[in-house]
Amino acid sequence: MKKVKFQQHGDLRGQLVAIEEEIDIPFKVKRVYFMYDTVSGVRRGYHAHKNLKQILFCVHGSCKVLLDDGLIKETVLLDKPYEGLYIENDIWREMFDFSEDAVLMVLASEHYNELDYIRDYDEFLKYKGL
Ligand code: T46
Repeated sequence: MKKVKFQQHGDLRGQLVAIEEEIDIPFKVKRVYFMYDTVSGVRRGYHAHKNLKQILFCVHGSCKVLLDDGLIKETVLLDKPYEGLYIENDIWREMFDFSEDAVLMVLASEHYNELDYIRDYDEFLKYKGL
């Protein structure tokens, strides 16, 4: 996991951030999805991915992401539209503390595939050999 700061192209009109696949991010983007109108107090995620790599951006508002590799847990705050959180495969994630106005946008390396999800924590630890 790493937080990546993207360049802001600001001028008197405001800000613009550009993201180019295989240049700014280390994979081809096969899918984009975003979540909004997240209900207060809700926690999402609770899974890991076998192959999928993603970059998460809170393009509006804020939220927190818990990342867990099976040994170390880390919580990251996303509250800047120009900061992305790169999450490799094999990492358990939970998203929480969404602000009312939060828009969480995700760039993903693969098409949607339910078979890529590990949704049970014990199964995740087993998959990691822990
Ligand atoms: C992840 C975190 C950050 C689709 O039909 N296509 C899609 O591309 C996605 C992502 C979801 N869906 C459907 C499947 C479910 O019926 O949308 C519904 C909600 O998905 P899910 O419960 O998996 O959402 P989250 O917020 O728990 O997790 C999502 C991504 O699924 C996951 O890959 O890493 O955001």
